[in-house]
Amino acid sequence: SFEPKSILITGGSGFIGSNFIRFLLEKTGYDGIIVNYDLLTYAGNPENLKDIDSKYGNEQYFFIKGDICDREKLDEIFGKYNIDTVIHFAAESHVDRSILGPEEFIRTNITGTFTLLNTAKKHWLDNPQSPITHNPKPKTQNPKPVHRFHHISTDEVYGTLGDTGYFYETTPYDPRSPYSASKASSDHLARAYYHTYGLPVTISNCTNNYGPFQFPEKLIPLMILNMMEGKPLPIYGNGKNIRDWLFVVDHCDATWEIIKKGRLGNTYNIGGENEWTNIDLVTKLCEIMDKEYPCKYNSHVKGNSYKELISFVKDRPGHDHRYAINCDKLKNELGWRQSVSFEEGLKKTVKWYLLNTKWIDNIKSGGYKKWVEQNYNKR
Ligand code: NAD
Ligand code: TDX
Repeated sequence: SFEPKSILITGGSGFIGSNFIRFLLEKTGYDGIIVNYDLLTYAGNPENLKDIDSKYGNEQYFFIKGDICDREKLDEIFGKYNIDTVIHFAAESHVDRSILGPEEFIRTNITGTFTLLNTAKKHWLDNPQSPITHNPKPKTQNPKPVHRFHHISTDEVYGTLGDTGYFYETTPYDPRSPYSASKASSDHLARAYYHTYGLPVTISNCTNNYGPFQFPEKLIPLMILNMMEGKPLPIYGNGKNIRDWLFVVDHCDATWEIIKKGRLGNTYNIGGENEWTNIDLVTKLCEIMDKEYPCKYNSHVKGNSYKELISFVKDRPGHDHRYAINCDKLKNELGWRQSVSFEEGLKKTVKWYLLNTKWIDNIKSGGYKKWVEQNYNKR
């Protein structure tokens, strides 16, 4: 299997990226280096990795603030750290924001991915000393790959499902929001770099993630925070839209399996096999909160159950009805299995937000942004 030694992780200060870095350093025995390259937009929060930075910083873990559209900076990093693996998480990731302002999604998700692919190609393939000789197209799989570009994507590129059926790796793309259209474009570019230039690319398309450190614009943390503050729980439309949910650490584990053992040029779907309508999910979250933090102890709440806060609001434009992934390829080929049940994962997540009020306060007050200005912008 492939053994990375010097990994560039883009978007490592966001939700999934920071969980992945923690997973890699603490759970896998990985002993190479990690360069976390992140622009620290509203979604990138250095506090997500404060403990990791103090434990591994400047030995195994290096943080660099920067934009994936900045080709000079990427060029310098590939050279300086002798990068052999890219794990590309950086993206604008929130559908509602993409509806209000698509431009940043086009820039980061499309131009940024292109810039990163091109930099990897320049360093790994265009260099005359490159060990890869099968440019432009590999005739056979490289028996011992020395580089890897893993692109992280989403099930939303496949479009929307009715009440039956699943997304397979072979399902034609049919994105419907500016976010999913920009992710679909980035997937196409990654695949094109494999077929055209022989760049050693793998791609994964995952369902909805949840867990600690998720920015409270996404459904689950938004609902937990609103319950803590006694605010209405806004359900879009009739609440019957369906999502498939996976605990973030299981996504990290699947990603690492694909990087080590996945076949070049292949796409792997990652799913939770765990479909919920939004209204059933929010009701379940209310029940967990009712146990973990009963309303009678929460001075912001008047009623007896958080369910009383549920409120139906105007639907999201172009709201995809259902996502559901078939992940048999990942299970059969690589032997991956998820390890955290939904019950357990939701409880862990609720408890994490209840305990980490300082993290929440810092997001709300913009406190971490000030910290970023003081600590990173001057570098
Ligand atoms: P996130 O919004 O929490 O984090 C994104 C990170 O990328 C942030 O740290 C941000 O600062 C950084 N970033 C944004 N623009 C950048 C730029 N131009 N240059 C460098 N860094 C930049 O997102 P997330 O939920 O952690 O998602 C990570 C990846 O996983 C994304 O590619 C997303 O499409 C994909 N994905 C997410 C989910 C999900 O449920 N959250 C599901 C499937 C796939
Ligand atoms: O307030 C809300 N009320 C509500 O009903 C919010 C924020 C969401 N919703 C609904 C919309 C969706 O049907 O809940 C569902 C989940 O919404 P989001 O958390 O915004 O996720 P989604 O749109 O499904 O996209 C997510 O999964 C795929 C991630 O944000 C993407 O980055 C990922 O690619």
